[in-house]
Amino acid sequence: MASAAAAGDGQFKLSQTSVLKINKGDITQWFIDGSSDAIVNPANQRMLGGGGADGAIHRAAGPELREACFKVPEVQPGVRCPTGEAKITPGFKLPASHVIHTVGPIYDSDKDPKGSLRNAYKNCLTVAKENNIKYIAFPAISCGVFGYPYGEAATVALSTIKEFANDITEVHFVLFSDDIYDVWVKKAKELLQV
Ligand code: AR6
Repeated sequence: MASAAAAGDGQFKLSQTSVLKINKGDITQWFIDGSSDAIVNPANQRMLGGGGADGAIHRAAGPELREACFKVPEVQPGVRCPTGEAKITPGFKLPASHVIHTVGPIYDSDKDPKGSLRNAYKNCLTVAKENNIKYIAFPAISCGVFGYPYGEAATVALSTIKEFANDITEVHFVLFSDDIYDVWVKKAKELLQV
């Protein structure tokens, strides 16, 4: 019998054609079909790897990912992906077929962290649609090294995805920590339909 409880704590409706699933886990392991799926990498502007999820994604994808990132043209010295923008590469050794690299705001130094975080989610979804991605998995962009408060980040993330997910069949969050997972589910219950 279908019910909100049977659907699980972390499943929400975004539109008639699109669902949101919130899960705990390691985003490097995530995939749906290995052909129209993408994980989002919370990268930095250089796009050549780093710590946190970015480091884990590069390790799991293998050195070809760094080579593909290196080929993304610089728009300024040292900047391949400005804050709030998104660039796509193959996933190489990852189970997911694609990686969408985005750069979230550094909470304490960005002039408009909310606008920049919104742009990051929005542009990931735009790039996904342009590349016929049907399944996409996000981490909690900017909620690690970049210091964004979880509750505020969840509001921006979920409201932006609700607004722009239309042609994506499934949007997933794959969250590393219990506390971020709990904040995301609580906020989704406030903002989205179960
Ligand atoms: N799967 C899912 N989530 C993860 C994983 C994983 N394997 N590993 C970490 N997280 P962060 P940011 C969570 O720091 O704040 C890098 O150095 C983590 O617990 O990865 O956007 C980049 O190169 C946190 O909740 O990204 C940039 O310089 C969330 O992912 C900078 O960090 C995001 O944390 C980007 O900082």
